[in-house]
Amino acid sequence: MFVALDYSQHPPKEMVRRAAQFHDEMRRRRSVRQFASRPVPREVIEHCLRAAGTAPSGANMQPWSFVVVSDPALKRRIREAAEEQERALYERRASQEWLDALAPLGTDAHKPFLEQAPYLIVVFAQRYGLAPDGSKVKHYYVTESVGIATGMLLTAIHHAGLAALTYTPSPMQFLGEILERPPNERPFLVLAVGYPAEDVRVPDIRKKTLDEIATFV
Ligand code: IYR
Repeated sequence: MFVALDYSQHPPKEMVRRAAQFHDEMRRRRSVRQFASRPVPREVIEHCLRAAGTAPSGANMQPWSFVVVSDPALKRRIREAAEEQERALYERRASQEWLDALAPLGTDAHKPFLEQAPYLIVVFAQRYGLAPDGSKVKHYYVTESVGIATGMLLTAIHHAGLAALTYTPSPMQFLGEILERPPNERPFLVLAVGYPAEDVRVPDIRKKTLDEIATFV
């Protein structure tokens, strides 16, 4: 079945203004690693998740699950498991090249934000779906789909006025275990979400320019 597209067109000048204004909003988004403990209304997170859920996906299978963790005991378990992996990474597994690449970010194996942030949104990718009768449903372009939805979630969180960190411990199967996820789901990424800690400082890093990232042919 097809329905009419719900579409609003803007005159070219207005489009340019809107696009520029959106860029101006997006360029203020920064990864934040220290959060205030101040609570965040759950309704904001719910709207952001609904926005993420509008993402396009392969054959519209919507192969994502978002687990919103606010329970302090669960956050602590996630932090403990993550820090164990991070210690192995920083002390043994990471190459010197990787450690050098991370140096400007000032990261180390300590992940207090996993307890400080009022919400951890753990994004899971469904490698396949499960029909009500338990049979497997094929999912398509899962990584691309979940990546797009996660980008939209991050954008929605920023637009709402909250800060976030995209966090990918490696390996991260402990997330599925702690959160008791079904076998068709693999952890994709963690978003720590909240208000930034007061007077938080962020690394002085630059984004590539348009000329560096885009070619018009
Ligand atoms: N997961 C580690 C290391 C790390 C890796 C990348 I790639 C980053 O952009 C940042 C950190 C950590 O969170 O410290």
